[in-house]
Order: sequence, then C-alpha cells, then structure tokens
Amino acid sequence: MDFDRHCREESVLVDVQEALLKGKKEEVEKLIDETLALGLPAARVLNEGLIVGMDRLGVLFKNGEVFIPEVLVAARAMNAGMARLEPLLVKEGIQPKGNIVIGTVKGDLHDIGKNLVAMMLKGAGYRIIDLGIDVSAEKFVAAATEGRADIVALSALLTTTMVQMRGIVEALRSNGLKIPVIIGGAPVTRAYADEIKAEGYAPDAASAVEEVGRLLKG
Ligand code: B1M
Repeated sequence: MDFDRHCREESVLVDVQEALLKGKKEEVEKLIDETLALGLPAARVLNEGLIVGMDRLGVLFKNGEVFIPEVLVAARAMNAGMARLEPLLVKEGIQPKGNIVIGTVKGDLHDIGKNLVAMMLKGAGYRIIDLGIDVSAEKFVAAATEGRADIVALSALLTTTMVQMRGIVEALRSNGLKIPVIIGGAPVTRAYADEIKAEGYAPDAASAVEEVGRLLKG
C-alpha cells in the first residue's frame, strides 16, 4: 500500500506536466487535487509539476514544436492549477521570486503577447501585477512604487506606440526608480532597448522568462 502510494506521488507530478502540456485544464485541476489528497506540499506540486511543465513548454515553443494556440491553452490550464495551489502556497509561506509590473504601453490595445509573457512569468514563480493595455507612464511609475516592483515589463505591438517606452523608462528614472526594465513586442528590437536604456529585451515569452532571470541575478 505504502509502495503504491509512493509510486503515485512520483508519477502524479509527471501527469500534471503532461496534462499541462496538452492544455487540459480540468485534468490539471483534478490532478492537483489528487496531489494534495496524497499530502504533497503545494510548493513541490508547483515546482516539480506546473513549473517543470511550463519550462518544458517554453523549450518546445522556442524550438517551434508548439505554437501560440497551444501555449495559450496550456497557460490557461496552468493558471487554473495555480489558483488551486495559491491559498496553500500562501499558508506554506512560499515567497514569489520577485514582483513584476507589466503592461501594454499607452495607445496600444494589443494584449495577447503581453498576456502570454505574464503567464509564462507567473508560471516561473513571479508575482505579476498586470496593468492591462493602454497604460501611461504615470501608471507604470505608481504601480512600480506601490507594488515594490523588481522588474517593469513593457509590451508594444505598433511602431507608433513603441516610442512610448522611452518616456516610461525616463519617467521611472526621474522618479528615482532604478528598477530594471524589460521590453518586447513585434516591432521592438535589442537595439531599440539599448537606445532607450532599457536593461532587458526579449523577442518572445520564453526568452522573457530567461531575460528576467538574468536581470535579477545581475
Ligand atoms: Co493589430 N496590428 N492593430 N490588432 N494586430 C498588428 C500588430 C499589425 C502588425 C497588423 C498588420 O498590419 N500586419 C499592425 C501593426 C503595424 C505596425 O505598427 N508595424 C496592426 C495594426 C496597424 C493595428 C491597428 C492600427 C489597425 C487599425 O485599427 N487600423 C489597430 C490598433 C489598435 C491599437 O492598439 N490602438 C489594431 C488592432 C488590433 C486588434 C484589436 C483587432 C487585435 C488585438 C487584439 C488583442 O490583442 N486583444 C489586433 C491583432 C490581433 C493583431 C495581429 C493580427 C496579431 C497580434 C498578436 O496578438 N500576435 C498583428 C499582426 C501580427 O502580429 N501578425 C497586428 C500574437 C502574439 C502572441 O504575438 O503580440 O507579437 P505578439 O507577442 C509575442 C512577442 O512579440 C513577444 O512575446 C509574445 C509571444 O511570443 N512579446 C514580448 C510581446 N510583448 C512582449 C513583452 C516582453 C517580451 C516579449 O517583455 C516585457
């Protein structure tokens, strides 16, 4: 009996990863409930189930083996799993890896890419303060201050709105906030990030997770 239970404890975490990769939201929820019924700590379920699953998905996405629809569906499943674990994680006193304020810049209504980035970062263990779309420099400054941001993340999809990023970096600095800024979105490049003195740039959601990790280490 104990042996069977031990085997299930090991395999259920792999099942969580697989269900996440397939984007099966209800299956993820059911498996998370099973892990908790087995008495696994929520932090272990998060780290060895959901986060490993998201890491695997990130690699597949980067290599072009899965595409945006699969990532969105998996991200939804991950959010459902996280919602199940969240109250227990708080009880277990697990600290998020850092606070990230994210938003799409003023004048820009595109949010699919920004949401993907936010979901991947959440999956990697960061606390996300999502300001949504059409966000002014003032709102970024206020949220970064109130949310004790470790990173400010800016998304833009239009050549006409990416120019807002410069003003946001300047507004943060002129308010004394030396928080690293990461930028991204289809028209955005590393050269542009360098030009406006944003510390980070990522071309896609999986790279954004790597870049944030690099910025927080540095
Ligand atoms: Co619009 N749109 N759109 N649009 N739209 C584009 C961006 C466009 C390229 C289409 C085209 O003409 N070929 C074009 C921009 C041209 C340009 O400026 N160079 C365009 C235009 C012109 C417009 C309008 C002006 C159209 C009009 O009204 N005349 C208008 C502007 C509205 C506004 O924002 N003020 C408009 C409106 C819309 C919709 C509202 C209809 C809708 C948005 C719905 C929504 O987001 N909820 C829409 C859509 C869907 C698109 C396309 C078709 C798809 C964008 C998308 O979601 N891609 C787009 C054409 C295209 O890209 N093929 C287009 C999928 C998404 C996962 O990718 O957002 O690039 P993406 O995110 C990626 C990376 O960029 C990166 O990671 C993500 C995942 O890998 N990334 C980051 C994004 N943010 C990041 C942040 C990071 C790091 C990485 O760090 C913080």
